Amino acid sequence: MKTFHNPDHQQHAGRQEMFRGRMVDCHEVPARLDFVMNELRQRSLGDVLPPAISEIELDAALASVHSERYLSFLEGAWAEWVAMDPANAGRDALPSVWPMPNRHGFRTNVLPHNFAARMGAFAFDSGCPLTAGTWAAARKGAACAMAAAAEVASGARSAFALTRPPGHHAGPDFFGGYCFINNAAVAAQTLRDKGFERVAVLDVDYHHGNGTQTIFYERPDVLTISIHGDPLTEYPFYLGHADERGAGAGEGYNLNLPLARGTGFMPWIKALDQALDAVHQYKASALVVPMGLDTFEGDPISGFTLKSGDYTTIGRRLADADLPTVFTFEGGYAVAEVGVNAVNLLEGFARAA
Ligand code: Q9C
Ligand code: ZN
Repeated sequence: MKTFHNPDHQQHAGRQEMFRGRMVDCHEVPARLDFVMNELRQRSLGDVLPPAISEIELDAALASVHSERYLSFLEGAWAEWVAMDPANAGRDALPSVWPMPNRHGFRTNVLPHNFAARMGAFAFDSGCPLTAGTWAAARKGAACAMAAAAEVASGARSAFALTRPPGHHAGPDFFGGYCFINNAAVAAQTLRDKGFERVAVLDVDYHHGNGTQTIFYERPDVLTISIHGDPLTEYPFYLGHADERGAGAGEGYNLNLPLARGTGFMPWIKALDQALDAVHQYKASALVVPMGLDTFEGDPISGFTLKSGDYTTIGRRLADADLPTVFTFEGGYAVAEVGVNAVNLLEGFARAA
């Protein structure tokens, strides 16, 4: 299996995130990717390459999953942050005010000039700092997702987009949950554009893939499935319930499988089998797996209890779907173990007959 890695990922390195009234060190750190890279190389899973995607192709793909208004906001965000106050150059950007959509009186058609306030129109949490290199890193990450999809479209059984920041919480016009550009959505859309008629996205990150769900919610050509901590108690809280089934032409093409905090491997793998049944019934022609490793028992911010060896089983089970598959790297914050867990899953997949 080829891996497309993001050579610019370390340009995105947030310092601190807001948590329960104070600032705490960011969980989503550059070392996460380095651990995966080292493990891939040690276990020689396949070539590890930078993506070769033109800026024009990349812009077109970004525009197919995110709004123009959001992309131009992201592109200019750092410069605007620093323009507010030169001292901001030494601080990460966080929003200060959020509109409350659905509440009569809050408008987002006219945006405020104050940048920190405007940021709130595109963000859904206070834990996702935007830094000087966020746009460059996130853009190159989307190129990794495109390269992995192109690899699969040209006949490979699978490919891995090894990038950060992660992507599955980023929606058509919002960021949050450490995510800015939705890499899995970019991969799914690229597969669609390259002729795969029905693409399934099976999100195995601990957190609900709210961004991906929102992007494809009204579309029947991309089935979105997520297995995650129940939003009644787990982030992102405001989306991810079982009764969200899609809307309009997309009705019936979203499946959420929320599980209680504390869930172990046996009930988790039962949910995976249910997800794979749905992929099969849908007659998907390709699969995208947003691969979060934060279901691990040692994860500092999550609540499932999977063990390192379980990821090998998950990889094998995903291989049973017998579909061209793109993996994107999402969460997983037990930094020292994230490489082993990620490569266990990929190797389980790659070595399955
Ligand atoms: N201080 C992904 O796994 N909030 N995002 C956690 C802990 C955000 C996770 C609060 C969790 C986001 C890609
Ligand atoms: Zn997660």
